[in-house]
Amino acid sequence: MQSIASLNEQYGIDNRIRFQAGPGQFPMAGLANQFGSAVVSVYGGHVLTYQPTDHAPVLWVSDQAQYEQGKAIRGGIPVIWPWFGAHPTDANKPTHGFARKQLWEVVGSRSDGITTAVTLALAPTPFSAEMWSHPFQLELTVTLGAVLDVALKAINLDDNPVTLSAALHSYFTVSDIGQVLIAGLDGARYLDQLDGMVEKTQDGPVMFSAEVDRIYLDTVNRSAEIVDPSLQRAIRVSGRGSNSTVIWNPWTDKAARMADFGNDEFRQMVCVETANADADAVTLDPEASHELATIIEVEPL
Ligand code: TA6
Repeated sequence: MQSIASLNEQYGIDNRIRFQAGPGQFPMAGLANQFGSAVVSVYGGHVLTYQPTDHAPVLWVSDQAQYEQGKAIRGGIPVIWPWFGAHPTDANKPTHGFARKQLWEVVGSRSDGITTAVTLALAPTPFSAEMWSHPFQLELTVTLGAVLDVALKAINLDDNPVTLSAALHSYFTVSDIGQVLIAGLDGARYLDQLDGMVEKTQDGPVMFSAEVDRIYLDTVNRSAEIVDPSLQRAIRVSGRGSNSTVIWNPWTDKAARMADFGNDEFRQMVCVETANADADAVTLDPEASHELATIIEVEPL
């Protein structure tokens, strides 16, 4: 693992990027500029916080979150790769792939008068090789500007094509899940993960009075907007290289079943994920690359 001293020497930028020990003693990069601040953990290549200037924190992290090797951090923006949900053929492999349970390496940083960015990379490890035999390179670039832009670039280093699904599984802070709605998906087809993956059509905004777990398909030209009157803001989530949008709130029963999720915390969060899931999985030819990004923008109401 890269030391804090070496990270600051090689990638620190005065008043813009500084590394320190974060939760679990994993190094984390603190980004700050005139637009706000963000924190990225080396563990999982995981964006933990984002706070635009003059706004409340945007990303949600559970008070019960665990920061331990081999476990996923509950909140922020988990990197879901190279499969979304259950492994396509092997139920013994972890849900949502392995990238979020690995130590990444900082490989770049930059700051100009407009944006500040840090790049982390993940290459195959003995842990990943047990689950995924294909050589790959992953790069995550987090760019702080007027919006937060998080881009995951996957390169297929195998001699054969590979098919993969992925998500930037963002957890957002809301005033109360019963008081918010998600606009922008009206008329979109979705797979209902709570009803046998039956395909349905969204009618109006998404509202919450029970668990919601949906994969919206063909959303490449849509953005989803979390409208939160109590916080007097809307959070617009748009994507690049993303054909799916996943919306999830666990509600009471599923929240109670998760050890790293407080029983009542579901009221203060919602997941809006840019993804390529299920039928939107991506096939990469040898040496080909694909970028999946999420762009997060806060607008006052
Ligand atoms: O993205 C929604 C989802 O697939 C839900 O089904 C729920 O399982 C959530 O991801 C969290 O998954 P995790 O493996 O992080 O507990």
